[in-house]
Amino acid sequence: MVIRKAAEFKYSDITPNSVYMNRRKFIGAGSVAVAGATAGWKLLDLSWPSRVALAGTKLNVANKSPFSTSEPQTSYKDVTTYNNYYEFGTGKDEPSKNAHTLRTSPWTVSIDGEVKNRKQLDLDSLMKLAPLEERIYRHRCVEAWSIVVPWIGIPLSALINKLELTPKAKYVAFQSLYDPKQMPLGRSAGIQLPYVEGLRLDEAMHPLAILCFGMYGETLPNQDGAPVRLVVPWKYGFKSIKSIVKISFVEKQPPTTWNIANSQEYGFYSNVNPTVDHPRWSQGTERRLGELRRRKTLMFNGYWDQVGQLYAGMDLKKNY
Ligand SMILES: Nc1nc2c(c(=O)[nH]1)N[C@H]1C(S)=C(S)[C@@H](COP(=O)(O)O)O[C@H]1N2
Ligand SMILES: [Mo]
Repeated sequence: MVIRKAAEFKYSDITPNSVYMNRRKFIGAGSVAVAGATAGWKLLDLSWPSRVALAGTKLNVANKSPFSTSEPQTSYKDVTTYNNYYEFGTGKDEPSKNAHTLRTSPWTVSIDGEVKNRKQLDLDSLMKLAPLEERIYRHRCVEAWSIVVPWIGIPLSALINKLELTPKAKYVAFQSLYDPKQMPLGRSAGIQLPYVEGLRLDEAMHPLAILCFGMYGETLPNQDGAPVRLVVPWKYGFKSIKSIVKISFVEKQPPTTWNIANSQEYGFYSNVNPTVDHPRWSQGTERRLGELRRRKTLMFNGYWDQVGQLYAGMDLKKNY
């Protein structure tokens, strides 16, 4: 086993997904660890049968976060084979089969709109804006399944604080990559692409909202939104937009993909709320992947104490 050291790490070292998945099988999900003082490194595993298995790049995580839940984590297998990523197919098992065609390097994110310093940031610069943190969060899909994932990322506020916004910036709009060559199934996704999402500026500044680059100690697999996605744990999963290429600061509430698709069923806010049912199903309970019995869904997915004040005075039934 050859281990390359921290200084040599660049995000562009990202391994193709197929090879990555092979090594996962080899090391198993159990070897995930918080790397303490060591920096990101790369494993070259020569013992994998008949070929060299390059690693998913290990990410260095400085500290345990007080924002993490101590609930049991969902298995790596479930989180990487049961996905919603319509650009790669609408079946839960399709993204894991198809997303290897996503090219995640080189990758740039454009920052534009109501900001004085519009720019293009590459992944390395984005990841260096703040120390990487592990955030073990509950993730609740609007379809009433849930998972617990050890994400790795930086507070979205770390990016926003580095920018000079104009006084008109009231919302943040996000856009995913849409390249039909890499995402041929996007044409039959049944939703308008590119996928777009948005947050109010104060929601985006909340310490729980993160720009996410990895999970389970390593860079994100393509099907989970590589190389950079949003994670907003108090909102339904569809707000956590994957494979982001553009972040815009805007004055008016921006359009969002599922609201465009069906505004009766999916609102802009989409805070997890067990007391506001989806028109076609109850939001009172959920199925946690890997568990047999359904669980009660918690107010704002269990983050009410932290984020409730963002919505003080708002009618949560109207602002669904
Ligand atoms: N670009 C894009 N982002 C997306 C989606 C998508 O289809 N396309 N699906 C959303 C939905 S509905 C959920 S529940 C989460 C799923 O994330 P996961 O597959 O990593 O669990 O991603 C969200 N982000
Ligand atoms: Mo979802």
